[in-house]
Amino acid sequence: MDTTPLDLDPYLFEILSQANHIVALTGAGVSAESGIPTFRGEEGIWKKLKPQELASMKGFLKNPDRVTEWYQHRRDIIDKVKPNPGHIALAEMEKEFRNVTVITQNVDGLHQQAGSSNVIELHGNIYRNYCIDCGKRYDYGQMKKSEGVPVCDECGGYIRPDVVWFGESLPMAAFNEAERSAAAADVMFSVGTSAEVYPAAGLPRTAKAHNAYLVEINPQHTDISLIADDSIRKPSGEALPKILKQYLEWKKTSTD
Ligand code: BV8
Repeated sequence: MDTTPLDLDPYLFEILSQANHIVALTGAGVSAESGIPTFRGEEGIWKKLKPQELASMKGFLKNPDRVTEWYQHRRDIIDKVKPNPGHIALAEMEKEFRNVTVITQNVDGLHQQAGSSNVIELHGNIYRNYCIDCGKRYDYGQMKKSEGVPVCDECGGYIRPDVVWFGESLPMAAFNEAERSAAAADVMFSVGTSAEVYPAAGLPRTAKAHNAYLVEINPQHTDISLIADDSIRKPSGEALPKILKQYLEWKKTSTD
């Protein structure tokens, strides 16, 4: 791992030391170094496949086998990976700061696996499922490993992943909590998101509108780069551990 310190504005450390609420908004990029492909990067999923066909109710009803297979394929990838140093650093921040909230667009559960205790899943979770007819819920382990589309043992309806597809509303409670957290944030890290998918992509603006210090961690420029106070053009698996390490070093020297 490259040990070169990040060139960080010490003002960030000042803000962090006085912060009551730190929020991280994460997207697929935070899981990229765990080996999970992103959606819109060079190797992105949407480069090869059409989101409307695979991540929409219309696409599911049109070709339930294909969508079921695609989500099973993604579970097979996620089953084999683990949290990376970026996920772990966010979990570690809970030991150092009063109140840390992770708002994630990801459905892979890696933040929880890394130890983050306050995770808001805006787009659901790929291991939760439910029947599209009667709504009965199924954890992944409860689903019979049947060929083709799993069907509900109550009513025979198709079982789908409990993720938010395009054109579907986000879980109200989760999004309301995310909005409240963004509005209360003293610092928001926007980590590994292209900030293209709404309403999640509006949360950095909500944070800024309430005077948060906005730090973007993304090797690429995004729409929110324009409003970010700091943009760290590094992979999050490198940047997040370094931010925490350099903060702790700053804190030590500034209290000695
Ligand atoms: C809704 C399913 C309304 C789960 C997903 C026109 C304009 C604006 C909005 C719209 C519009 N037309 C339609 C809309 C609404 C639409 C939308 O925003 N579309 C966009 C694409 C234009 N939104 C919706 O449909 C939402 N619902 O609006 O409902 C409504 C209201 C009332 C009543 C009924 C309906 C639902 C959105 C959720 C869609 N579901 N996925 C799944 O299968 O995973 S979206 C999909 O994109 C994922 O969930 C993902 O989380 C999300 C966002 O993508 P990112 O996470 O940002 O990933 P991406 O690949 O894009 O970027 C990765 C970034 O990481 C890159 O910038 C890269 O540089 C960086 N990176 C790479 N490696 C690293 C890294 N960063 C750091 N470290 C690294 N190592």
